[in-house]
Amino acid sequence: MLYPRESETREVRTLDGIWNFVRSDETNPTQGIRDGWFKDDLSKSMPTIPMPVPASYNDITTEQTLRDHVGTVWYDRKFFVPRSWGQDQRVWLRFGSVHYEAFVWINGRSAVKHEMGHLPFETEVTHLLNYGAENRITVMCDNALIQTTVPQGKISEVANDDGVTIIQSYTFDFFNYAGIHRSVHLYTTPKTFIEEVEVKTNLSQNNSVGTVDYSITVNGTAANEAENTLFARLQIYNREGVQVANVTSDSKLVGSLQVDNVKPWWPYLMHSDPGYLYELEIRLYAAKEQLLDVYRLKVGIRTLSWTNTTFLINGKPIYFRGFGRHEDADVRGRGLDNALMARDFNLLKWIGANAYRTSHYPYSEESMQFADQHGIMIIDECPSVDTENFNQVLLDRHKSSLEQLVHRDRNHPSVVMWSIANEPRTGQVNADTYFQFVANYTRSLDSTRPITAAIAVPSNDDKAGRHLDIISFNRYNAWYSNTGRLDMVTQRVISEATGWNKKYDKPVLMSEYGADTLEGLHLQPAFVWSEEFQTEVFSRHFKAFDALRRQKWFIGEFVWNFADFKTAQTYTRVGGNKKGVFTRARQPKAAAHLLRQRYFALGREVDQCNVPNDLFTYIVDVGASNVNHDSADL
Ligand code: GCB
Repeated sequence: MLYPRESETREVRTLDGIWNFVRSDETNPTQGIRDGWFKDDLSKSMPTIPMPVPASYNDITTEQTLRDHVGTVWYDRKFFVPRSWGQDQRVWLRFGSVHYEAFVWINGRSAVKHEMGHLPFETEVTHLLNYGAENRITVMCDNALIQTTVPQGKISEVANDDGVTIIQSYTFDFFNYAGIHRSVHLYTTPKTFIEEVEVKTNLSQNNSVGTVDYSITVNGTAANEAENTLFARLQIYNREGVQVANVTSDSKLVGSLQVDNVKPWWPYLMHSDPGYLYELEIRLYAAKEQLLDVYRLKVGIRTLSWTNTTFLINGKPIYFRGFGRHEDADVRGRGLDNALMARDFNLLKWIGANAYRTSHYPYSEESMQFADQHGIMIIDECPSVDTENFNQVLLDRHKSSLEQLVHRDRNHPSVVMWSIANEPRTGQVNADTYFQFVANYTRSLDSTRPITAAIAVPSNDDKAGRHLDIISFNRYNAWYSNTGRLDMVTQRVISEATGWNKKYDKPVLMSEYGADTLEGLHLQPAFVWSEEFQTEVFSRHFKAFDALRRQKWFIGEFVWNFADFKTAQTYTRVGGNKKGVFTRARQPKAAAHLLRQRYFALGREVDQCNVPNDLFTYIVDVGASNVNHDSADL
């Protein structure tokens, strides 16, 4: 599914802003459907409150009932469609994501339904709109998670002081934020238009020539009626706007472009000019050079390859220095926020990270574009967390989440790996065939990227790793196991990583480690929850990673987590999960400075990058002293 972009043949407008909002009665979630709330303004059926889009609705008001609401909520708003849109073109409605299930009406008529948060969906609304007039869009959103949703949850009825109440429970460790989380777009296309573009890139042996293989899918009557007369002209422009390649396709709309003296896409700190993007311009023509549609796509030219010991980009081994993250912030929850996104990328670059995992669901398309531009590598994770009770319905939905994810993200150079699950219960017998299906299905969608999953069961019990290309493991030494024991980290990390490698003979990375840390809590000697403890836990892991790095198969370290984030209420969480290296307000904790020194030191050692001038704070000019001190002087 292509991201909506303006061009000489397309217009885009957003429906972001303040919508009207109604929370349904939890005990009567289908009332709005039965009473036809979508047939007229919501305010005619129920009192509404203003609700920002995009945003999670949970933390916008001061009401506990809305924060913890289970079931359906309703949104609506009015908008105008210009008269000009009614002529000779088509109009599409596109949601960046609605969590978890969405039902959409335009002017009271059903437009689209979609299940699965964090993934875009769209539908044609040409026939549903009033042109040169006002229109109404109504959305019903349901956040209920059950055993066959991705991710899974449980709904139960529990007695409370007023009778019974509905409880949503889930085992995953992040708040089940809900609502219209990303932008809503209306956009036009010509009657026959470019519907899908897939690009695959490659580099010659010495990285001097790049190839861009493309395949275009067209939608529209011209495509059906006069199939053989359609063709495309494709041009590639460099950053300066100079054309560096062009080709004219035949009617199959599949082919290849060659870029000489190519500038490959490199990750941040692996090259002095990371994140180099070309622009691919696609012009679709009908017979007699009639221009039908124009779409432009950013393309990074790079190649990935992997063996049982290494993972290479453009022929160079990768050592990942990264994070697990969340799309999470106060007030807006998981809602797209450009200011926050830009801040996060500035922090990633400040700290010298070259990668992150989109734990535990697909992140916004806008953030994927940012990652392309900044050269941040992404392990792209589908929304399957703590997967258990494997069954066919779940398998189908799990596969669907990957199908939607791969279609959305396959053209991003930043995406270097697919993660098919986080902490699935892979000790269960059924996990073997279940993950065989999921992994093989993902491979059938994209064979150019390796597949991983973040696993937490001990390697001896695991039944999924043999279906993966790269093993990722999560472990909390000195936190969940042997709490407080800093002397029980290093050797355990080394032996666990080694165990995984021995069992599967594949590259291994540590996808999660860390310690909850209350900002401003200082305790010396280090004690759990203090800034000193987080710093020490990191340092003990660094020692293990350095020992492991000597084994070529250990390919990366990912701290849990980039920033503090909200979770469900439990007695193990003080205002949420505090394992962030940054606070929820995106300010560094003490460990951030240590991590920065490590990530840049690794960058210098592994990728010969330059380090920033302020990496080490000035302490003393040792060379200026001609007195030799030893420890006895202290
Ligand atoms: C994990 C999970 C992550 C949690 C983390 C923790 O293993 O993958 O979602 O937030 O542990 O802090 O408990």
